[in-house]
Amino acid sequence: MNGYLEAIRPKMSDADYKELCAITNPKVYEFIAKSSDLCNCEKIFVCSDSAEDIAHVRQQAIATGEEAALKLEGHTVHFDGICDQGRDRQATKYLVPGGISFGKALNQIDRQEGLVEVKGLLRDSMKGRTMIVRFISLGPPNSIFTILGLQCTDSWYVAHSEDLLYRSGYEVFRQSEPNREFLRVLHSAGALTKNMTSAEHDKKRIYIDHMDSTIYSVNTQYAGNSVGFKKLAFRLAIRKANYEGWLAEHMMIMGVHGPGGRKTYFSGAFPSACGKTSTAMLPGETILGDDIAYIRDIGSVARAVNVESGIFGIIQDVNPEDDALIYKVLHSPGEIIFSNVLVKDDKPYWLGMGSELPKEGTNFSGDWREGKTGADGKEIPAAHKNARYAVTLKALENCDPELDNPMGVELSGVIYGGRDAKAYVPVQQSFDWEHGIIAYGASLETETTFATVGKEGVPEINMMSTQDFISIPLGQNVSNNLDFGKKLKKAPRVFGVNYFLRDKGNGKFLNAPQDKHVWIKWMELRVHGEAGAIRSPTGFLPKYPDLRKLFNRVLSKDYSKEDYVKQFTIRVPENLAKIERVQRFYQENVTDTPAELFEILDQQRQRLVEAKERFGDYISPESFEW
Ligand code: SPV
Ligand code: MN
Repeated sequence: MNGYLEAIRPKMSDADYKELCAITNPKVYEFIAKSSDLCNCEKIFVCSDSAEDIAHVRQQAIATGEEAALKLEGHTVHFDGICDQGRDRQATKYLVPGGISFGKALNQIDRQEGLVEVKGLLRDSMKGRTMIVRFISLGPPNSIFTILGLQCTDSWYVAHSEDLLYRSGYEVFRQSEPNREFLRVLHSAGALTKNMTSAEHDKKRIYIDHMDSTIYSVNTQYAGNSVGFKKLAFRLAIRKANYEGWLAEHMMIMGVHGPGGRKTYFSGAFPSACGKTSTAMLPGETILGDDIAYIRDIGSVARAVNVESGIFGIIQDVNPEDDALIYKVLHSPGEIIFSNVLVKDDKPYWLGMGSELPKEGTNFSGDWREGKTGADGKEIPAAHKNARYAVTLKALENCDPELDNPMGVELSGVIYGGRDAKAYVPVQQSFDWEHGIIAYGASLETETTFATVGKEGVPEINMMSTQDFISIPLGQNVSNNLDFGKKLKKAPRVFGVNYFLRDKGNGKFLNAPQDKHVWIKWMELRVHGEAGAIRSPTGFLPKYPDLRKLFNRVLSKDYSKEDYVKQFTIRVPENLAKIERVQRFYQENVTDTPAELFEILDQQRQRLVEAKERFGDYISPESFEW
């Protein structure tokens, strides 16, 4: 008899014990027993993914008060504490053994010191509570992409969210060899307020121990910090991918429908709150994933899977005009967890939903009425900007049928999108793989948003939109991306998009949110060689007649030449300044930057300087046409 199994038996029902015994991996018993011992839980609930077990998780989320039922069948709401409304960069650290550094740009702590600290915070954290054990398959089960995950948590909300967002893994664990590798996450919400939110924010810690494939998360409930298979497992997957020669990316995956009924798959990396989900969900196209992709070279072709099977999406600005599909899902019966919205008469409300909000209700601050101020004296909005919904992808009528294909889908295009008010045009195509990876991916700039705790609007480099999740030296990540494409028979085309370009004069956005649909359709045509392009110093630009046709066909809009010229003017000073910032970032923070990064940016600078000499600072796209 395994000693670990024996130790936890008294905390389990006979049925759960049997379910656990059916998994023959001793490391599973060990992780559960050590977690149980450290956190001192009263009971252990093993979720075998049966309908009965899942129903129990859902019931308990409501019974404990972590969630409350809403009016529509299957809808519930969950609130996180007022200081727990986003991922917390300060509290998230890599545990690194003495003498080793992940580089200046990554938050890290000595491994021994970190383990002592976080285990100290977890000690006895589950006293009187049940510890829930969940098994998950990241990526479709039984495929070359599959990574298995095991989470122990005392939050029924976390366990319930995992049901909506991930593929169940109990059966996969049960059928696996006893020595199968898996990722581990131990989470405790810690001490709770009477509203069942984590109370001790100063003691919030999310520590990543890559040496033991384990993540520790404590005193937080916000899903980005607590749902282990989202950004926590992602950080470990990036390391695994690094050693095994594939890519784990912060990318959506979508099927774009082109002429003659063809479907072309794109993946797209955008920092949080920069349009990733709304791009993936465009009506008429099919969504395969909205957040995390694993990409492998299979037979010299880039193939990708969605690591997840649901969406933890930002709800702000989901309205019938801009996001019709998801708006409908959010107003239909079916299982959905709303978080940090405003609730009034058991109905959820959010900012930018396209209709008036009630003047009072319950939100992340507790009882709320218009004008309520927080401890900082600032007015508390009706709902948090980072309020979200969790729903399974299969609830969407345009869920891509290849979602569970164990071979993934072939990627024809890769998109990088930042939040850049000044420099990059709305859409452009790179000259080749390397140029795209460096000039669009590694140079991706954004502003901090509400998706992380802290100040909004601070400009920063967010390399490939994975800056918050990178767990290897940054330069290594750039090299891995460069090498990946070089080995492919036909690398995906690389595009850069920027939904946030502003008018130089009045500061207004130059594009409507719907315009992204035109850019996507243009990219699809480019992949198949069916649209021309203008060679500019920063990439291939669309031609006006092609865009005019697409605006008309896709959005029934007239697209004026004047708008085109404004949007696609190459702004030389802003582009030069961007190159300067990007180079400085790598020079100052990244010791292992590949030389190719500086070379490609130098070439781009050279092209811009030459263009400036010929045409001046602000160059209409048509000047480059000859
Ligand atoms: C993001 O912020 O990129 C998200 C949500 O996808 S979180 O789970 O917080 O990472
Ligand atoms: Mn994300």
